[in-house]
Amino acid sequence: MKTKKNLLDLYHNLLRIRLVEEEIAQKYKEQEMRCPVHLCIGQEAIAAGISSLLHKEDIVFSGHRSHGHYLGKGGDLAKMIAEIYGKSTGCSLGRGGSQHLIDLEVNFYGANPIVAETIPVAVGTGLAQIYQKTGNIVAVYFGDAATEEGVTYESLNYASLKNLPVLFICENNLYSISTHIRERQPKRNIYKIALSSGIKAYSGDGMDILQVLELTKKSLSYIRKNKKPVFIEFMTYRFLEHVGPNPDPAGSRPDKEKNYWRKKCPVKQFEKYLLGKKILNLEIKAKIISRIKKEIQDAFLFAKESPYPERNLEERQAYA
Ligand SMILES: Cc1ncc(C[n+]2csc(CCOP(=O)(O)OP(=O)(O)O)c2C)c(N)n1
Ligand SMILES: [Mg+2]
Repeated sequence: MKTKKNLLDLYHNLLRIRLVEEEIAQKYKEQEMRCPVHLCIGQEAIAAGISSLLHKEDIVFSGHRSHGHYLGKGGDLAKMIAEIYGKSTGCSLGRGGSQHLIDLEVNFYGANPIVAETIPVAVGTGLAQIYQKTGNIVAVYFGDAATEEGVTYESLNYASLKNLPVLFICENNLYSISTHIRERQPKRNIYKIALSSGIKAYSGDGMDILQVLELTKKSLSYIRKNKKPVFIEFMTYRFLEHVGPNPDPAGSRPDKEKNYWRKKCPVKQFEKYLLGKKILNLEIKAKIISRIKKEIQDAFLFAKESPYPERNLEERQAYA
């Protein structure tokens, strides 16, 4: 499974998410993207790793920090950038923006910024897979703060009770906006919440893509074989502010903590691994970067040149 080609594809997909996010951050200052953006720089290994093991038919849901999840699932980069620019060629026809990506062509059933909102929808979609006998898995990504919402507990309970094929993925980056988890929850591991609902659950290092692969592989085969849900908590960290293209406002998170996590950068870690195994070298790296940069350039051009959506009559009346 871990062939040289697979590993290089994985590196490409991981780096692609990073470079796309960096370009969004760079261009955001031009003020042509008018919706808020929650960038996932630092957290990319989870999206890249999990996506590489999901089948095309499997279904994904996400929340407000969804660019990596969308791209990982095979979402079209140009359509995503156009969506963030509010253009009619966007994956949500320019009416959703960064936090409402949806693309049925790749079974990305949707991202929504209401914390925990897509969790029960994913569970319902899991139930539909049973009724329709599709054999597909539904994967839902959410942050640590989603485990402070009542509906998450109801959803875990129901998924467990009905043996639904759902992969719950908690990206625990320690923060809900600027509040650390120790000020919001009792001292415990989040994955244990799922255990208490009778759901198989793991916790792992979300900065290490190899660990993401290992836990995901185990979880997906468990779901497919046993027809039961699995919950994975991945420890991770975002490198920029909660929302927007900048580093954190001074003092909002401790420097010591930020430096600790920066050293665990998932891109650098995986690069080091591949270089050490002589799977990657500087020449291949340069080629991958230039291929991604060309794709990004084309996507931004496409977005900028695309038209805004038309306002139809009903909309005009609503605005009147
Ligand atoms: C129900 C609800 N309450 C509050 C908010 C405001 N809000 C937006 S993002 C966010 C923090 C989410 O933290 P987490 O789920 O851990 O994801 P992260 O931003 O860390 O990736 C909050 C409280 C919201 N969108 N929805
Ligand atoms: Mg969080």
